[in-house]
Amino acid sequence: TQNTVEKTPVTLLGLGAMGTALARAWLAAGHPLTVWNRTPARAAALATEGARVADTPAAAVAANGLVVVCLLDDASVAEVLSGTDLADRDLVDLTTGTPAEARARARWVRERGARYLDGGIMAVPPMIGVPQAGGYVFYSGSHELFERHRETLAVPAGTTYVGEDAGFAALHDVALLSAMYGMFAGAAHAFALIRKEDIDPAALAPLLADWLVAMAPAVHQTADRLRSGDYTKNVVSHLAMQVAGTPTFLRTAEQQGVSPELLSPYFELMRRRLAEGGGAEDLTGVIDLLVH
Ligand code: FVH
Repeated sequence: TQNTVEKTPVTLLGLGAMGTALARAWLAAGHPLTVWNRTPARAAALATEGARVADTPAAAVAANGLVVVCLLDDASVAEVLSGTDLADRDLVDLTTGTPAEARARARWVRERGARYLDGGIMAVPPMIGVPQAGGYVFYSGSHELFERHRETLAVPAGTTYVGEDAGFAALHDVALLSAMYGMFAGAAHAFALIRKEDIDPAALAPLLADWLVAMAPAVHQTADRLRSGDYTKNVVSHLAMQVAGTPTFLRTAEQQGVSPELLSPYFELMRRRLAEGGGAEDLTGVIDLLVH
């Protein structure tokens, strides 16, 4: 039966909000779990739920072949792992960092005789261990390691492997989160426009959400254009027309007493692309202006 199947033992370093959620998911699925946290009090509740608490990172790493780290940043990972013996360990780093940090950490870990997989978590703690919440983790680095631990890694959240380059998980993570911040910025401007009017923000919210969902598939067209290099084929809303419309947005902001500082940088890029002759394109050409 399910209960008699041996589950891979896991060591987890870091019991912040995310680490604690990961720990609970593995415990609930029956994985033997050894944990360590700088502030020991954070491990107390998990101990009563079945986790073994190690006194030091070195003891935690020595306990199991699969070692997962989920700490604040790459500097804390370096600090915590520095006194441990990583020889022959499978290290999975779920700490958020840059692609360059992940690549450097992969080299650092391999030099110490361990295998490395980097992870970028696309979820918040309440989504962990809740498959229907849709959270998942990007993984990159050793594919062999990913395959070996695929089942265990899939316990807290879905898994999406994005390549042998250890930096790719972080890159995908930051790319998606950057798009999210762009969306939040647009929504913030929209709410600011109605802030002083007799319009209920709760009435605007569903309109905003539906509009953003309706516009989101445009990213597929952008990808097609980037692949083909043709930014003008079947364009519905030309850049020239869109740039001509930007003063309306800026005047509306001014009339509503709203700063244009979130919109202006994007409009400026649109104007530059138009000036360079991109009037018949859609907005794809703006991407090329961003890349140095
Ligand atoms: N929470 C979230 O919404 C996001 C969702 C997406 C992924 N992120 C990333 O996950 C990493 C961990 O985040 P977290 O939510 O667990 O963060 P905290 O609750 O702040 O816990 C931080 C843990 O790191 C330990 N720590 C910090 N500095 C050190 C250090 N120098 N040496 C040893 N440990 C350190 C801290 O220990 P303590 O304060 O309890 O002693 C916590 O265990 C992170 O990369 C997010 O970007 C989360």
